[in-house]
Amino acid sequence: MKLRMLGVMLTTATLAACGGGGKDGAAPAAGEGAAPAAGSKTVNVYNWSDYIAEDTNANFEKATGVTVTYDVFDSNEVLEAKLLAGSSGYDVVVPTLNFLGRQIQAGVFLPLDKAKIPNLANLDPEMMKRIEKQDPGNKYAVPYMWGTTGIGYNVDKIKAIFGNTDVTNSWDLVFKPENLAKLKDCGVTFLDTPSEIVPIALNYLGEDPNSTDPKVIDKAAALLKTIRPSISQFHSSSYIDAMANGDTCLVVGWSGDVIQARDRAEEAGNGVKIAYSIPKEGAPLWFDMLSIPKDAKNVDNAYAYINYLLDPQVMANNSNFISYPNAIPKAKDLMDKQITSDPTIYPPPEVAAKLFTFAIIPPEVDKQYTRLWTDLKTNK
Ligand code: N2P
Repeated sequence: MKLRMLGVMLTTATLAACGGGGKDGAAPAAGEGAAPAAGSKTVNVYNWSDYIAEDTNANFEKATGVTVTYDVFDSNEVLEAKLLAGSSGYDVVVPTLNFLGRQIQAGVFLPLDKAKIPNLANLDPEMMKRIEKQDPGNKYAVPYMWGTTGIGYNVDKIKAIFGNTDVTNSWDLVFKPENLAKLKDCGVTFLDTPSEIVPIALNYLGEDPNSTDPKVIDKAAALLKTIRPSISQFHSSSYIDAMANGDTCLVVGWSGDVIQARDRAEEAGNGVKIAYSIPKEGAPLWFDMLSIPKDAKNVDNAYAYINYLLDPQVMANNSNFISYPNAIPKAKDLMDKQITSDPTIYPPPEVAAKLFTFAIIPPEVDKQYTRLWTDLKTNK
């Protein structure tokens, strides 16, 4: 319990380098999960914050003799800026699929030598087919985790204000100004990214979430302005602790992060109850993808690291720890049943049918997103 809280607090508090540690779960022997790499003895990994079990990197180091330098981020935009600038210094990065798709087009990645990733065989072929739409031939990346973007909420605060928690089943809770205003005083946090919030707003308006029509996108901007007075914060990682501490009572955030907030509150025994909802109008479904920048210096170690993460037991340990689903069926079998049977983590078919994915957005749309986002954040 302490391990989980400490590790996650470290990563969110600093968004800085953080090695492995801890002793949850079992490390596979070197022969099963990872091949010891010859030559250089380091791998530089840049992953999302709160996105790995505490002992994974240490176990990889033990199995291979390769030292992991591990930095974290909480924004695709930040990762993309580094990748497009080049010489990021990273050997393994984890963009979300739609961002990866346009980074592929920009020539950022090394095509994967699949012979160096034998654990590729563990990946779900159905999911790989889906992913192939934005990474043709599955040439440049493999899925790490996937998830949804929905509503995280403080159960007792919502009940006190609305009588029960039924309101969390609809995006009306977020997008009707009179609803969100009721939550203003107890704290409302939105992910700090137009790339997810704009499509969610468009979907709510009955528009194509991936519309590239400037006039349609303006409708999302206008809707967001109507609720802006009630948004206390835009942040993509600190909300885990803020929810767990009772400092924020509603977030538009990522599924596993909200579940982590729930678990941290439970572990702290502070009486704060957190839950996650995928609203009935539908929500984003996304995939975060392991890939190797083409200027990576430690390519063999990058392959060894990616291959290690695709080991079913390693993957199961990570998913158990961070409450995100993965794309390895054998790992699902090894996971805690409490997680695999939670419909907010693994959405059942009727909910999954309503989820939508993000398209690769063209540069002019990207500019419009950035402009409207700056305007939204600076003008309350
Ligand atoms: C982990 C968030 C990862 C999900 N904190 C974003 N794709």
